[in-house]
Amino acid sequence: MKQIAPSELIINSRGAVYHLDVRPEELATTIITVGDPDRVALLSRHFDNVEFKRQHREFITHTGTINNKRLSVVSTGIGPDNIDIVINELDALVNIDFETRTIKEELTALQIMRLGTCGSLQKDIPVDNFVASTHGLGLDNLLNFYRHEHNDEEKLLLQSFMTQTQLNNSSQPYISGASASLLKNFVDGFHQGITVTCPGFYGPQGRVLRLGLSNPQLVDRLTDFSFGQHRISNFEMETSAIYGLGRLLGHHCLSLNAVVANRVVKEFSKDSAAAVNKLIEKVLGIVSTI
Ligand code: R1P
Ligand code: URA
Repeated sequence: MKQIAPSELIINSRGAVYHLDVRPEELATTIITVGDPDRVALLSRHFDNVEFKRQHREFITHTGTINNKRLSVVSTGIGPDNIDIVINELDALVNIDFETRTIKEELTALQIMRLGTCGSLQKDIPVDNFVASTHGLGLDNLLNFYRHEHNDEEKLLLQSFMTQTQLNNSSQPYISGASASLLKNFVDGFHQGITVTCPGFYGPQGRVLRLGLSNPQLVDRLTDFSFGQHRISNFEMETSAIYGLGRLLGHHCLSLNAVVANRVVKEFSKDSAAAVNKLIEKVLGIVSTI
């Protein structure tokens, strides 16, 4: 069996994976990822017990139980580049034997749920509402570094996306769906739609401060996009990378976001912390029963 070299899978002196600083036994198979490191404690304060806490750089991990369900909460920081690190290291923790440095014969499928914040692209998805992403559509290019294929429907959707948005000078977009088995638990109280993941918060999400944009119509074109019954509900900076890598690695992924900005009516939440706390309580209530 082929050994993975120390330069490729970096394991520290604690026997933990390089960036997350987590050992295999310290991770639960149900994981909630959050962008903001401070959000980890906001979730783990609801645990019945916390068995493990660790921080390395922006990656904080708390593992514990809630209603007898073992759960890890992991902060990713911002952006798809961080998601490349987090998803690969989470997968390595369950699917690579750290002693032999070989891929295990029996693979484990993780449940990975993102709990984040986003900007709404639809007037009827106001601030402080919640969105469950049916798909992650990436403008961030991450998945293009991995061998991947789209099915026929995805190819047609992406073709239509390129035509409708005229995003000719940006990278090759990619798309992956949510885990249907997870998504079905998050219907009541959630809007659904395609989430576009951007490689930035300002220009890549059509915000103008001092610089002009190469595609000034971006927000309007995303809002107006339609393909069959699909429309784009929101954008943020991680979902497509989680869905894309998660699908390639065989994990079940879902992204759930509180709307803090509405880009159509140009409004920002008056209390985004309260919206995030409400989402945390709602998501933990559901996760602890599935
Ligand atoms: C930008 O402010 C950040 O907020 C959103 C975006 O995806 C990006 O990470 O998510 P989080 O609140 O989870 O960080
Ligand atoms: N996060 C984003 O990425 N964009 C927004 O508009 C709000 C939160």
